[in-house]
Amino acid sequence: MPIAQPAPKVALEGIELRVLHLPLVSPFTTSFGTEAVREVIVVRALTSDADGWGEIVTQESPLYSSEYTQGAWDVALRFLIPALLDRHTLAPEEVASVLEPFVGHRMSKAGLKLAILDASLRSAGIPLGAHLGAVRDRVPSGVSVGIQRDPSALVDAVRGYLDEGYVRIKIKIKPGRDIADTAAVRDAFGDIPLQVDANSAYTLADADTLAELDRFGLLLIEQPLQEDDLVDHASLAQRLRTPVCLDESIVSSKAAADALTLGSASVINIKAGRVGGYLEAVRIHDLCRAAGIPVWCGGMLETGIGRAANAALAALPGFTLPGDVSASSRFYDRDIVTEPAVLEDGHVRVPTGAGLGVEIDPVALEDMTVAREVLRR
Ligand code: OSB
Ligand code: MG
Repeated sequence: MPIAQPAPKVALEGIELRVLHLPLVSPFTTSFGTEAVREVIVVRALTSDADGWGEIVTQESPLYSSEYTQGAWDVALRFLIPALLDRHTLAPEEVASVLEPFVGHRMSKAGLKLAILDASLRSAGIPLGAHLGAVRDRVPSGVSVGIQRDPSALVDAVRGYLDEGYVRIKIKIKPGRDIADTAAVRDAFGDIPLQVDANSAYTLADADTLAELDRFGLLLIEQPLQEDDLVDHASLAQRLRTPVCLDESIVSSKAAADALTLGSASVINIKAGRVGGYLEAVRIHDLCRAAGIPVWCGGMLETGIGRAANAALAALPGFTLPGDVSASSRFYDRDIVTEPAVLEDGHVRVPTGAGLGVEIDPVALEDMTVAREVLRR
């Protein structure tokens, strides 16, 4: 699908980066670790017209992917931002080619791209959703539930989210915390829309265990094997009735095309950070839609900035499964935007204002900032 409403050029005067620490309402545990505070980088693009905001979704440690906060901070300040400031005047769709010579670092690039795109769209009065091709004004909201102390604590946590109205539950699993946890949720809540996420914790040698999940009628199993295991995921998919969905492995539209060719996945989780930006995310959406492969919008515990952008992305027509686009309150008591995303009848609204359609709360931003740097041309 072509970009619906083109974003004009901006004159980039500078870029500000901040490391923020946002306390989580409760610790979040996955197969790769536990976090109690979300460390994230917020980007502000200073242009001759509007300021634009973006978010670099790296975590403190390289456990989900090879990227991590200090690495993203360094590559952005040392290489990416200077290359952008050198160009000065550029259209949002040209940012990718300026950053292209630098290998990898997709989350860092995605955050910078979003800030420039937001500045451009705000100056032109175009909402991000309209720019990307959104066809809905709200999106169904799923929730990602971390590993709890034991299966009964998991049931309690899931009950709370169902009571709030979340329309789909995803539980995190790891070896030893898979079958019993899933069984406990199925036993307690019956036929709810349920899926599991392994965050790469298994190998093909675990195929028999993973096949036991087939009896639970899950929507999908997300990323059971390693990021670079496209062939093993294809073998596993042959042995499971549960649809295999890829997250970590899908680092670009090329990786998505390869995964579909190999039969590594029948569903794809799209995260703009992981794939290097919202425009690349739309490309993956387009190719999956053409191939009849359902996609859904993943999350990285975004602040109100990334959360607004994810709602816009998830409103594209190929996003036919509920995403991890939950209310801000799922993770935070206090967000950095003035109107954090809320759950209404199991849905999150797509902002309608220009750009991201959310405003930054300067006091909250300042309170949570632990490091700040500005580069100007
Ligand atoms: O694998 O989807 C994941 C959070 C951090 C890193 C990886 C993942 C997650 C989540 C949370 O599952 C998704 C969310 O932001 O709600
Ligand atoms: Mg995942």
